[in-house]
Amino acid sequence: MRGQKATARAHPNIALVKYWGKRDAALVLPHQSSFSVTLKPLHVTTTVELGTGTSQVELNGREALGQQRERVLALLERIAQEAGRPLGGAHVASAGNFPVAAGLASSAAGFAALAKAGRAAAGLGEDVAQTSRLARFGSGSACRSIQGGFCTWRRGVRPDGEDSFATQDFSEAHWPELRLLACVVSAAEKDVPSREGMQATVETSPYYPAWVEEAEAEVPRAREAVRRRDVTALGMLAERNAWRMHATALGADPPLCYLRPETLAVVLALQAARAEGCPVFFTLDAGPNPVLLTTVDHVSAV
Ligand code: 2P0
Repeated sequence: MRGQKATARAHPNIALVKYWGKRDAALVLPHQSSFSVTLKPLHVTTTVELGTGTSQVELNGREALGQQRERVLALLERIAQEAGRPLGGAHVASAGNFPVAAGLASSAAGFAALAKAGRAAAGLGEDVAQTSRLARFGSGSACRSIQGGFCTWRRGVRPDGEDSFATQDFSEAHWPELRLLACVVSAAEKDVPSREGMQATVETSPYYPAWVEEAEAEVPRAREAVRRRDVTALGMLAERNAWRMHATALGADPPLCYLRPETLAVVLALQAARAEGCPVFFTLDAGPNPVLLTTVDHVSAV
């Protein structure tokens, strides 16, 4: 059989308009669209071999067990179905060039690389939309890591999710001066994983409908700021969106607080730097570690 083994690479992405909450948990369909930038220097490389009889999943040199292993094999099962063949066991080996605990969306890069390598190993042709849809099943944010540059994940409206996938708006060549800096204030594993946190927010936060409406409206504005290469417009928008995501999570019952004192210390330091004319902004995922946005000229000052 053709293409039993393949290797692929994908990069993590950081959402500037966040995805927070599913309208369909089984199909991983979001309530709102999101917009992200891909972090090119960081990558995950994954090799998939199909038809191996028994299955083995190795992530960063360690055997994955439990839910992690199940999510990987479930994705490969979908690929096998699409290819019209039995899975027949799979060997997966995946490794990244950055620390998993840095809060840099390693699952997005991991499932994106898995979807690419799995499809190639199954002999399926290149199809970025279909690969994005597939990666979405592994982790929603992974659908934004199939292509580089700046991508929009449109929420879609169809119950079967066929119109819910990400496409590239601009390649990285559009804005070579933009820089993102990971600011690690804590490498500890978070208490409430994103998947559970967003579900609890959907179910219990009274602010959730306002979040959905606002985030959806911010996506075209974010694209426009990138089109103009306007770091201040994009940075202010990213901060506003991150605060609103955290505000809706804080409104959950029980409240979800992903921030730490050090997170706020960084935020205040950025405000002080801005007051002195340095264009630096932050975004914040479901964790305490800000990711800073600036341009190449200001990296050393930041
Ligand atoms: C994002 N996050 O847009 C948002 C911002 C975290 C905060 O996507 O349940 O691991 O696997 O679809 O993709 C993290 O959630 O969640 C995430 P699942 P995922 O990047």
